[in-house]
Amino acid sequence: MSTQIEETLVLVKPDGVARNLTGEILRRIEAKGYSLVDIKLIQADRGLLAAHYAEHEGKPFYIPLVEFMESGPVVAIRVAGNRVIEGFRVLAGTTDPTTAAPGTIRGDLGRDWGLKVQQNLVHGSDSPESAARELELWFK
Ligand code: RTP
Ligand code: MG
Repeated sequence: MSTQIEETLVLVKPDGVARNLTGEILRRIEAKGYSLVDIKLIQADRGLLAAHYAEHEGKPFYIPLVEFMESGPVVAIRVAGNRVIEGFRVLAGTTDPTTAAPGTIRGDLGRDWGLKVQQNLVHGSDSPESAARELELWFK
């Protein structure tokens, strides 16, 4: 498969920042061979989160998700690498940390005791269109 350099938006969610896992998550991103292009600690406001999660508006988990995401600072990272959009999603593991595969960020670092499903440590853009839209929102 030919090389395809992309950029994606990774967020270390408030649970990851509060649990001091930012360094461990960055370590895994760098160990995979991806590059950090830009990074910042940010307290997201309701407007940014509403834009970021527009596709989920109206779903049952939308309000708890937005309230969780504004409960503390997040680390936003512009990450570059070969097929990094899909690759980071694999590195993160599936949405629910309880069943995410060992070896993934969510599978290794997610807690399955007292965990709310939205507390899954990281976000990664899910397509080239999402990546472009989300990078513009968080790094404009
Ligand atoms: P993300 O967008 O954060 O990378 O996660 P994802 O693609 O794996 O999951 P998505 O379907 O986009 O959902 C966004 C976030 O909403 C929370 N969620 N809660 N059933 C539920 O209660 C539920 N489903 C999703 C999670 O925080 C998920 O990451
Ligand atoms: Mg998603």
